Amino acid sequence: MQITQRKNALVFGGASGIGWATSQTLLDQGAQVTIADLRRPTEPGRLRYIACDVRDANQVCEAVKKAIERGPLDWLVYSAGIQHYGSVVDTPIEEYDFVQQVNARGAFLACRSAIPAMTRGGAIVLVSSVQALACQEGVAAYAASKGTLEALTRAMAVDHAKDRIRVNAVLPGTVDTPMVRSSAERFGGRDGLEQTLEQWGGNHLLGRVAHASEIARVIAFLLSDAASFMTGASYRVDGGLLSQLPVRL
Ligand code: BMA
Repeated sequence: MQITQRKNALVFGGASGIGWATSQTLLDQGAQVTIADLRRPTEPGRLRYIACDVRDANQVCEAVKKAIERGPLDWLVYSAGIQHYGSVVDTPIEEYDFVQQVNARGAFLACRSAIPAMTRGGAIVLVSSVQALACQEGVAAYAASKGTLEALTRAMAVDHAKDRIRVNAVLPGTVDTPMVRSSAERFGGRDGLEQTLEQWGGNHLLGRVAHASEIARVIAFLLSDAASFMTGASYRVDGGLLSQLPVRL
């Protein structure tokens, strides 16, 4: 009988949204999961949690150390992300730096600490966005940070295939997460939040926003051995959002 090793996973930004849903999916599949996040999850349950500001290289390193207390790391997910609005001209420099630090530089730090800990090989998934490929107005900093994740995914896949580490990215469309809800509140007001989400959902071919678990399942697949020939690529999980040209006959 073949004994399969219990997978050891670390999820940055795992306390809410796509990161939380991914942590739950991985737990359900029998993995050991550590989450690193600024905030403690509301129901930590079976998870191991470490407080971590992804802007701080030492804290990121400590998170990896915590995850490998019981053995090498197999799976890394980077799902920490924030969205600020503005064009290049009206984005304050500090805000641009902040978004880059959380969304992109944090991924670099996480992978930098985690890859040497993946001593039996492994898989990494970075949570990017469709906005890395096509974007709406006023998301200059966010779109740039997500584009960075795309390039980082390829660079790491190239460098670490020899270490038996696969690296992929997912590009979600609009997902029902605290981040997107706070955007919807900003544009639709507290009372119009649900209506705004519904309207944004209508932009997708499937006519709705995604549930975080729908992204999590794809991330779990990309991490798993079922995806053993997949590396260096990005996968849209966007309900068809980018498939449609805004051209009417
Ligand atoms: C996500 C976020 C959402 C947006 C979606 C689709 O990454 O930017 O606010 O609705 O992309 O553009």
